[in-house]
Amino acid sequence: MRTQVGIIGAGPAGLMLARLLHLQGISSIIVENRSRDYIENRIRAGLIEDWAADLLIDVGVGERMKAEGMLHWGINIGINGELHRIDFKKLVDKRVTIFGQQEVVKDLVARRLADGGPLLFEVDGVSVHDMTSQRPKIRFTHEGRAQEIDCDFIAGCDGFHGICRPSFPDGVLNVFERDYPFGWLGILTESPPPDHELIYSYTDRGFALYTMRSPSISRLYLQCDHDEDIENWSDARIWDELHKRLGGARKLQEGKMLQKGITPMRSFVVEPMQHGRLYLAGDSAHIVPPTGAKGMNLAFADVLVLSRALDAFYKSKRNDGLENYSASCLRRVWYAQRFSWWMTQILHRFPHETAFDRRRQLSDLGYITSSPAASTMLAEQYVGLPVI
Ligand code: RFL
Ligand code: PHB
Repeated sequence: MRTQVGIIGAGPAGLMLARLLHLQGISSIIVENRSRDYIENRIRAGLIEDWAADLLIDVGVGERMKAEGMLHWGINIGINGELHRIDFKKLVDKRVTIFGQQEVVKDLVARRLADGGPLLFEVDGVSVHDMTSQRPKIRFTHEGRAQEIDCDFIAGCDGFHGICRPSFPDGVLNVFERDYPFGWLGILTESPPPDHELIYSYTDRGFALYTMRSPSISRLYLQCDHDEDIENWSDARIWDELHKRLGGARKLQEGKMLQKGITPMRSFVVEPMQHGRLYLAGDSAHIVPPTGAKGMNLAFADVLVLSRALDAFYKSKRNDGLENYSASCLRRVWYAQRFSWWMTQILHRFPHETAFDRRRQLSDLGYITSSPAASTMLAEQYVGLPVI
């Protein structure tokens, strides 16, 4: 097989890149190791930044998001049961959209198939070769047959556990990382929202987040131990803890649990995000703790930068965008890293925290919920900095 851009991974990064390239008349082939059904039902992110919602609309996959997504012009911060609203409309005149990542993935997959572009599911044994040559290659097995794609460029959009980042030669990558001593236990439940906006709740029992997927489906998260076993959390125990951490502010209605799982919390960045003609985008290059809701949005930002660089290469024979890809992305990545780390460290309980640390968190929370300058700083980053 032959294509201009070989894309590994059909998550938000790979699928959006394929769509952007299609609009620019650049050919691509996507290879994905999971099934279509699996990627369309994997429950993950739910919050789309202001510019990213515009991007989905601009590239022609925003119809369902516009019809079914929920526009939020603010969030609530709960401080030991007392709610404080951060008013995005007033502070920065921007909104965020609540719409499940798997719904975005469904719409991008449908668009890709309608575009007629190759999207191969359930491939095995993917590997990348000759990345520093003019003709890098992707090898894999599909439906029992060994295949090779001859590419001009390869986009590594294969997430945190993919093969692209580990394919970089030794010594090229610098790794920056931080593990947090807790995780998030997340549930999806058939219960109506207790509030029309999100609640980030700081309590003495630990952090909790109330978010949603629709007017009848809630998504709730609880801070838990990093090595917690989900088997230790019966439905009754989860509800009890949620009532304690969120119920002071709003009455939670219990409902049928549709899904539950534990997510570890990690900050991770590799630099550079490129080597030869292999470019990493999205979670393959960086991970943020979900407290700032930045992961999927960063994935979109990376591929927007990459698509512009590839467009300049093919249309104007310019290399500068490609050469600067990593540096352009990393500026934004580090803003999002800092914001996600900061949100995480002011809202959670830490195992070895001191009374001083708790007072400092309360002071941070008091400041961002009372000073217009501080709440604008939060709002501006939460709704998403524009991609320049
Ligand atoms: P993905 O989505 O992991 O997609 C990578 C794809 O590559 C495939 N793959 C391979 N394909 C071929 N060969 C291989 N060897 C392969 N190895 C892997 C995988 O099957 C997959 O289909 O990465 P991408 O595209 O970079 O997208 C990143 C986002 O998925 C991620 O950042 C977000 O989900 C993070 N996140 C959130 N982001 C937000 O912007 N807003 C949020 O509100 C938000 N909330 C969250 C989150 C992530 C969470 N979890 C579960 C980690 C909440 C949670 C709980
Ligand atoms: C979600 O809706 O799943 C969500 C929203 C905001 C976050 C994290 C997750 O900070």
